[in-house]
Amino acid sequence: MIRRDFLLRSASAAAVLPLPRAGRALTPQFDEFKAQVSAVQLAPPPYPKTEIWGYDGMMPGPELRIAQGARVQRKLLNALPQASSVHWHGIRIDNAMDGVAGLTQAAVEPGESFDYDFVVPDAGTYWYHAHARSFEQVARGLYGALIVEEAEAPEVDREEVLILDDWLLDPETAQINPDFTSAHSRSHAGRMGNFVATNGQ
Ligand SMILES: [Cu+2]
Repeated sequence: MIRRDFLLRSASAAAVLPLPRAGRALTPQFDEFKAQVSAVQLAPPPYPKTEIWGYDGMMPGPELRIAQGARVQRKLLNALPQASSVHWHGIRIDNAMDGVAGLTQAAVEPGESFDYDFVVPDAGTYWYHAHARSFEQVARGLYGALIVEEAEAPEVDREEVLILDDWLLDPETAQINPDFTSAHSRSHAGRMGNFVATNGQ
């Protein structure tokens, strides 16, 4: 049994048997991810790589694909220079797992971890993102797609997950503008960028 077969069967056989999807394996139920500083080729060459903050060093973070009604257990390891937390945007969830630092949980300090554990009751397209200093941490790349699959998938020819983001980059160095002090940007959990990327490209 190859690993992907095992994951599909253990996560929810009922969710994937009716309509196999090309290469769309469900996410393991138990896993961990690390929020960390990384570098990605955001602006095209010859621009250098851009330093970002990402889950598992990726931007966007790993795409999570969960069967409706399944339980998600995911440990956040914080390797960032700031305290952080993960908010599961739009998921009907216990407050204790909602990941809003300072409101539903204490922010996870650098070097510490937090175990998220919840069930996803509704099918749909969601996202997860940092929810501590969101105006900075989301703008640095801490987010990813969260797809909750219904048992009977609609018949489609093709499925693509696209995440759009606008980045405020230094036009000379392609590095993220580090000034996050604007009150307008803070109150809107972000700022207008000068470089638009789809799935980090
Ligand atoms: Cu949100």
